[in-house]
Amino acid sequence: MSRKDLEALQLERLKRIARYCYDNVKFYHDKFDAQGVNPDRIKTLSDIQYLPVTTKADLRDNYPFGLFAVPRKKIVRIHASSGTTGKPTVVGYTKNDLEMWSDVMARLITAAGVGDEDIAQICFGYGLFTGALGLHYGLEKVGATVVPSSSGNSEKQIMLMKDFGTTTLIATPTYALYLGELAHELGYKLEDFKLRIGLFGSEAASQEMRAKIEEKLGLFATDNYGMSELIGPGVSGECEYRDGLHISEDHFYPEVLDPKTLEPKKEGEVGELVVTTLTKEGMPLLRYRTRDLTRINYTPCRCGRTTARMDKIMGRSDDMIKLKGVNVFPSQIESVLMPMSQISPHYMLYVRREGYADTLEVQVELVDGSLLERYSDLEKLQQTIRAKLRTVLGIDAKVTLVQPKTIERFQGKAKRVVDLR
Ligand code: DLL
Repeated sequence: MSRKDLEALQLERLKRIARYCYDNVKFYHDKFDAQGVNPDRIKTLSDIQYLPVTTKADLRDNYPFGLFAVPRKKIVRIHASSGTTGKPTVVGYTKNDLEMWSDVMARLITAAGVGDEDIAQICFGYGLFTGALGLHYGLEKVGATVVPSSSGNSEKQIMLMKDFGTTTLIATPTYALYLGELAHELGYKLEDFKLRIGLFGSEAASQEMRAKIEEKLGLFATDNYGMSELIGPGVSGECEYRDGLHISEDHFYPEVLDPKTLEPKKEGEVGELVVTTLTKEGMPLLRYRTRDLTRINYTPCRCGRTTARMDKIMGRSDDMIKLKGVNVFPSQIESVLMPMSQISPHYMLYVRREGYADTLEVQVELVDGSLLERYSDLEKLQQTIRAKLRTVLGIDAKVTLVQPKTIERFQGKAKRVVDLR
C-alpha cells in the first residue's frame, strides 16, 4: 500500500477506535470527558495528540477486566504478563482479535522467509505468556508444521530438533543461545540439524549476541517485537533484509514521543514508542506507553514492503540504569562483552549504592576456568574489559570474572539487571 493510502486507512480506523473506546470503555469515557476531548475531534492523524495516553498503571487499576470493551461473553481468550511486582496485566481477545493476531503474525513469519515447507519448533512457554500461542497460530496460518514443544526440558528439545528435522526455531535469544551451547556440549554437530531460520524476540539482543546465536545454531535469526497489552508478538518484525522491524501499521499506529514531555520526536529521533491499537475489539488501547525506546524510518524497504520500520529496541525507559547521572543500557554492555572470545555470552549486572556513589558490577563467565588460577592473565583480561566498557559507557565498572557455567541460564526472558539500590 502506498503511504498515502495507508494513512487514509489509518485515519479512518483511528476515528472509529476513538469513538469506540469512548462509547464502550468507562475508563476512556471518563478520561475524554475529564480532558474535555470529543472523540469526533480527530480530523487528521496528528490529532491523535489530543487523545489521552494509557499506561501500565491504568491496566493495573482496572484489573482484571475493567478495560474490556465488549461483554465478557465475547471474550474468547485471556492472556496476561507477569511483570515484576503486584498483579499481572490482563488482556482479552475476541474471535476477530485472534483472527487479526494470526494475520499479522503470518505476515511477519512470511517476511522472515518461513512458509509451508518449514517445521517450526516453538520453544516459548505456552501459557498466559503471548509468545507461544501468537507464533503458533501465525505459523499454522502459513502452513508450517508446528511443534509446540514449549520451553524447558532442553535435552529433549535438541533431540526433537534433530529427529524431526526442525527448520525454524522460535525462542527468546537467551534460550536459543543456551540450546546452541547445550547441543554442542552434548556432542551434536551443526550437520545434525536442518535449522534454517530463527524467529526470536520478546527481549533485547544485541547484533553481537545475534551473531553468536547464528554461529552456534547455523541459522538466520530475525527479531520480532510485541507486547501482551497490544496483542503479543506481531506488532513488528524483521524481513529477510533485517533493516529494521516492519510495523503492522494498519493495526498498530506508532508514535515516538519524548518520555518526559510526551512531545512527538522528530522523524528518525529516538524516543518512547507509543502505540494505538486501530482494530482491536476486546481490549483496544489508545496511545499505550510501551516504555520501549526506538526510532522509526518511514522509507520503503528493499523488500518492497512500505510499512514503517522501527529500530531494534535500544532499551526500556525503565530498565535504563542511571549511574552517576549517565544513562546506561544493558544492550551497550552486551555489545562490548559478546565479541570477546575468552568470555562466555552469559553475564549479570549488579547496581549498588556505596556511600553516595552508585556502582556497577559486571559479572561475566570465563570460557576457560583455568584462567582463574593465572592471576596476571586474569587481571589483564579484567582490565581490557573495563577499558572497553569505559570507552562505550563513559563510566567505570567493576568487572568480575567467574567460573564457567555459574551464571543462571534463562529459559524465557533473561533478567540480567539486579538493582540493589
Ligand atoms: O514479549 C511479546 C512477544 C513474544 C514478542 C514473543 C516477541 C516474541 P510481553 O511479555 O508483554 O510480550 O513483554 C513485552 O518485552 O515491552 C519489550 O520491553 C520486550 N520485548 C518484546 N520483544 C522485544 C524485542 C512479549 N524484539 C516487552 N526486542 C516489551 C527487545 C522486546 N525487547
